[in-house]
Amino acid sequence: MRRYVRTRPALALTVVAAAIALLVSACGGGGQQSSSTGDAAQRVYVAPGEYDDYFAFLSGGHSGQVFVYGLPSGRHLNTIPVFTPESASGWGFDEDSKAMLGGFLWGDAHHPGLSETDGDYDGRWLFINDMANARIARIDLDVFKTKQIIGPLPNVSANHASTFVTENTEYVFAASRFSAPVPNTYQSIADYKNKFNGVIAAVAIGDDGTMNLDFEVLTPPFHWDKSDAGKGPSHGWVFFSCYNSEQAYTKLEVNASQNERDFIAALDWRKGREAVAAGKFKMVDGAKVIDPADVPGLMYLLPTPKSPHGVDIDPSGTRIIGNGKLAAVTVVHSFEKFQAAVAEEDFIGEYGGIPVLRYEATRVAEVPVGLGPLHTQFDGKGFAYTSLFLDSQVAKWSLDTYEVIDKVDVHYSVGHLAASEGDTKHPTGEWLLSLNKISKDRYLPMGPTHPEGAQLIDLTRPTMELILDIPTYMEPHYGQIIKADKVIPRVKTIFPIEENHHAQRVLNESETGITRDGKDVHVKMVAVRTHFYPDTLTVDLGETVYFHVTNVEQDRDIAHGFGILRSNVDFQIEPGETKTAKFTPDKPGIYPFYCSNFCSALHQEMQGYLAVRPPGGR
Ligand code: K7E
Ligand code: CUA
Repeated sequence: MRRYVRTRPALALTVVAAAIALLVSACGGGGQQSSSTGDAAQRVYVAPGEYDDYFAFLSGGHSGQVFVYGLPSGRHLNTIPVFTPESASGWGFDEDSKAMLGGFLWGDAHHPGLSETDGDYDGRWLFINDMANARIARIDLDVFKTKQIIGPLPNVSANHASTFVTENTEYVFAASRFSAPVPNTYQSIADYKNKFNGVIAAVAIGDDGTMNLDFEVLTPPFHWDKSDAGKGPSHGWVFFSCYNSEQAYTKLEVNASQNERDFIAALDWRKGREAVAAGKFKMVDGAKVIDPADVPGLMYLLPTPKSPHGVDIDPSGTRIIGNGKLAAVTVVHSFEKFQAAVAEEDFIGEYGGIPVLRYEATRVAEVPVGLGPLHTQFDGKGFAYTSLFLDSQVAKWSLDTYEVIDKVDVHYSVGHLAASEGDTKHPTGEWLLSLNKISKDRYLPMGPTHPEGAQLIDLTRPTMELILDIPTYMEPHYGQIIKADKVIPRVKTIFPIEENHHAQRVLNESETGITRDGKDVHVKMVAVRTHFYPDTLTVDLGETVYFHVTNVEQDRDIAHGFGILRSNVDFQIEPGETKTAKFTPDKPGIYPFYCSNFCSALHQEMQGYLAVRPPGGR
């Protein structure tokens, strides 16, 4: 049965109308709707004790976290703290994770990017950007923990167009969303056009996942928005969408919406690497910055209507798809035609030494998807799916005929879509998550703010079927969905204690002890069901205590906690881990500490006392 597909009269979108519509976000009206057929529950049902087929990693937006869901059940499995302290796991509470956070208490996590081998997810790492502070984090999927945070990257002024991993995980990129002077010093804002610049940063990824800033590229002061890495024939290139090619600096909703076309930039990162090797860069704030005017062939601009948001490379790597949020069409550029136009120097101008190609020379189709196209995903069967923010719909269209063949209503105001293995060379074509910005009436009312609404769409039927609502915390912008069996074989069930190289590790009670170094007191402590050892100690006011706590358990899921009363010390220590708490009491007295993570029948007894002596010892 084919559902009713909502149609709208073709609107001549004026800039102002579009901007207002975006601001008020046209949601699909009130009233609850359900569009699923009878066996929907069975398709998402995962019996107790059974595993889901997929992991979905959803960004946590300004919560600074990553949410892990199982699909198709939609069960929330875990939250991985990344850019924001979190007390249950103790992220940002022990000395190592505190150091990784670098003093920041928040991040704005937008785009999770799974590591790839030959263009397919390989289950090793998940990268995620912090837009606000221009950072990128790596989560290791053997332990589902944040293991590295790089940044704030010098010269990059907010990092939105990130992380979209290259075909063999050579690079992740960062790009300025809010251009600023490079280096960032005082300039009059009125000198925006001449004194401000964007920067694209190439962060190289080593064999062990370690990220290092390789080089940066200076750009005009556009607002870099989204990116995607080439694959197959377009491997070696990375594509960035931008708005504000007008180079405005105030009232952007009007002033940055003037041009009929902005750009998708294509950057040849191998050429960037060669330029650096040839010494064609300047050091700016510790980064090797390339001026594209000095390196012909490094970068090109493909005109794309209108304030494009998402740029997405199709699974074959032959098409570059731009989603102009103020256009009613999604534009398809051909990579081959782009290369031909470059060879023929079919240019219509340049910005800062970056040639602008002729729109008609690279474009192969304008697909009339509907209003407010933002992002496109793929099913590996020749179809693309574009989110329509203003229409609150998903449009399915053919990569062969460029015809729209199906639409489904979502609730409401969809941002990103995430398809199962959707950013790879081989999407599985089973599931599509619609990551909606507004849920309004979909859940039990809980005050003015509602959960974010993810909705699961079954792609295996002739028409799209929306079959499950999945509420989430704030606020998934994007997600990637990987087959669980790519991850499961890598997952550690414990931290093997023999691989624990923490300098203060202990294996048993006999290795524990208390040592003093000036005003510092180092306590090597063991945590094991069901006690800490040592569990009583006395220090003098003015001393700083470092508790180095090793959980010597080698049993799956037996974690202990370590929390000190009247302090900001609390963390979880997983089997085989050592973590360090730093505590400087500011008053004499008794400070009980305890295991804050339920671990056994005698969990309640797992505690100890720190006595802090006043000056004079009484
Ligand atoms: Cu919200 Cu990719 Cu940051 Cu689009 S982004 S919606
Ligand atoms: Cu150890 Cu609770």
